[in-house]
Order: sequence, then C-alpha cells, then structure tokens
Amino acid sequence: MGRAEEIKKELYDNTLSGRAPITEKLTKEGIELGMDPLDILFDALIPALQEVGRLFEIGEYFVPEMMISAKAMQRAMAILQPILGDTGVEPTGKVLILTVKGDVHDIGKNLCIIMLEGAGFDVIDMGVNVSPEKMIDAIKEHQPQLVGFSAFLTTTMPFFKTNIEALEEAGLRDKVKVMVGGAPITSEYAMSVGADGYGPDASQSVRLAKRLMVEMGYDIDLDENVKPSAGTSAMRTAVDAVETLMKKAEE
Ligand code: B12
Repeated sequence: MGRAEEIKKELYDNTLSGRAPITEKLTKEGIELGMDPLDILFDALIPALQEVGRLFEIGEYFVPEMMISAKAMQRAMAILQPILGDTGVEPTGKVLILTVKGDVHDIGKNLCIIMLEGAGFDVIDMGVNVSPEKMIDAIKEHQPQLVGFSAFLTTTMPFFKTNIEALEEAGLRDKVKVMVGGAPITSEYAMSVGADGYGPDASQSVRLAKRLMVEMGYDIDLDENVKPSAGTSAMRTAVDAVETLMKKAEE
C-alpha cells in the first residue's frame, strides 16, 4: 500500500476514534505529499463519519463519541480549507441554503455548499436552526433563484412544508425553486411537501441546482464537470459550525 492509501486509512481510523491531533497531522502529511484535498475529504473523512452514524444507530456510539469524531474531522477540515481555493468564475446562479428550524446538523449541507460553490454558484449560507421568518427576510434581501432546505431529523422534516407555505404566504413561491435534502429525506417525501427537487448527495445537489436553473429559463451547461475546486467560505462555515458545537459541548 502506498503512503497516500495508508494516510486515507489512518485518517479514517483516527476520525472514527476521534483523535483530533493525529487527524490534523495526517491531513498535513497528505497535502505535503500532493494528495487531492477532495480525496481526503470524500475517501477518508466522510466515510468515517458515516461509520460513526452507523455505530450510533446500533448503540455502540453515543452523542459524546459523535462530537469527538466531528471534532477530529473539523481539525482535518481546517487544514483542507485554505487549499480549496475559489474558482473566480461568473456565478452560475444564486442559492440560499439553510438547515431547518430545530435542526443543527450541517455537515451534509456544508458539503453541498462546497460542491455548489465549486460549480460556480453564489451561495448564501444561513446556517442551522433557521426559522421560516428569517428565511423569508433573507430571500427578500438576497433574491436567490434557488433555495435549499436541509433536515436530518424525522422531527424537523415537516419544516420543509412549513417553509414552502411561508414562501406561498409571502408571495415568493413563484420567484424561487425549492430543493431539499438530508439523510432521512426521499424523493417521494420531497415531492409530497411540494419541493421542486430532491438531492441525495452533494454532487447530485449541483446537478439538481443546474436543472432547476434551466427550468427557470437560464442557459446552463448541464454536462459540465461538477467536481469542485472551490469552497473556501463553505469550508470555513463547516469548521465554524463544528467548532461552535464543540464549545457548547464543553460548557
Ligand atoms: C454528526 C451527527 C450529529 C452531530 C451534528 C454535527 C453537525 N455539525 O452537523 C451532533 C452530535 C451535534 C448531532 C446531534 C443530534 N443528533 Co445526530 N447525527 C449525526 C450523524 C452521525 C451524521 C450526520 C451527518 O453529518 N452525516 C454526514 C452527511 C455527509 O450526511 P449525508 O446524508 O450523506 O449528506 C448528504 C445528503 O443528505 C445531501 N444533503 C444534505 N442536505 C442537503 C440539502 C439540499 C438542499 C440537498 C439538495 C442535499 C442535501 O447532501 C449531503 C452531502 O453529500 C447522524 C447519523 C447518520 N447516519 O446520518 C446522526 C443523526 C442524524 N442524529 C440523530 C439524532 C437523534 C441526534 C440528536 C437528537 C441526538 C441527541 N439525543 O441529542 C441530536 C439533535 C440535535 C438537533 N437539534 O439537530 C439521528 C436522527 C434520527 C431521526 N430519525 O431523526 C441520526 C440519524 C443518528 C441515529 N441513527 O439515530 N448529530
């Protein structure tokens, strides 16, 4: 096994067991070795977090373990952040994205932001636990073509519908296309609440966003490669989010 493969494996293991200083060291080593930061993210860090979720589901991990793993991931992301530079291309469109009220899960949303920014979208990230009222104010201010809602709890999924109703009441429903996603969401659920599209993962969120822009009459190349090379501000948001949570957990 080459050193790059070893690094991915060690990063996976150490993220899983929440050893933050080692994940930081390994990430630095990977970058110095010339590894693609996106490979580090998508081949080591995210699979580790998925495994954390599985262990939580079967009762082997509890919330503190999840937090410790997220902290280890955060340290690695802090290294990757400055390397993922902005593309500097003309915006493909404007997306306002948020995690719904009552929900603080944002890693999935932040990955979508990285990919969307990489594909040239101008992204306004409203963060987590966003009320329908704040969403409406932000749409009026930023006038995006697309809005994205993320939910990771079955108890917060109904906020998709609440948000869409708020758009209708504010007379904004025909001004924006709504896309939704999050671990418990299905395409059927998305349609049943009146969303315009559902994205199962970050790369599909880009395809979806482009498709919705085309549906709105914009001239977008759907076949263009969507692998990102950008996302500095999104990375910062992700890092900040995990950091805030960690601080709260330590209080
Ligand atoms: C990390 C984590 C946490 C962290 C969150 C840190 C953070 N900053 O996000 C912390 C520790 C804070 C946390 C807290 C809680 N969590 Co939690 N958490 C998780 C965990 C392990 C991983 C979630 C994650 O980030 N996955 C990684 C991303 C990449 O996931 P993804 O789905 O692949 O993301 C893609 C798509 O969903 C899509 N996508 C996402 N959003 C959007 C948006 C749009 C517009 C589009 C198009 C696409 C899209 O693109 C993403 C990128 O590819 C999951 C387990 C799991 N299996 O999901 C539980 C899980 C989501 N949590 C759960 C629970 C119960 C909780 C708590 C209630 C626990 C508690 N008792 O306190 C609290 C709730 C806090 C709150 N009010 O929100 C449950 C939810 C169960 C349910 N049915 O509702 C899960 C499923 C674990 C379980 N099996 O029980 N959690």
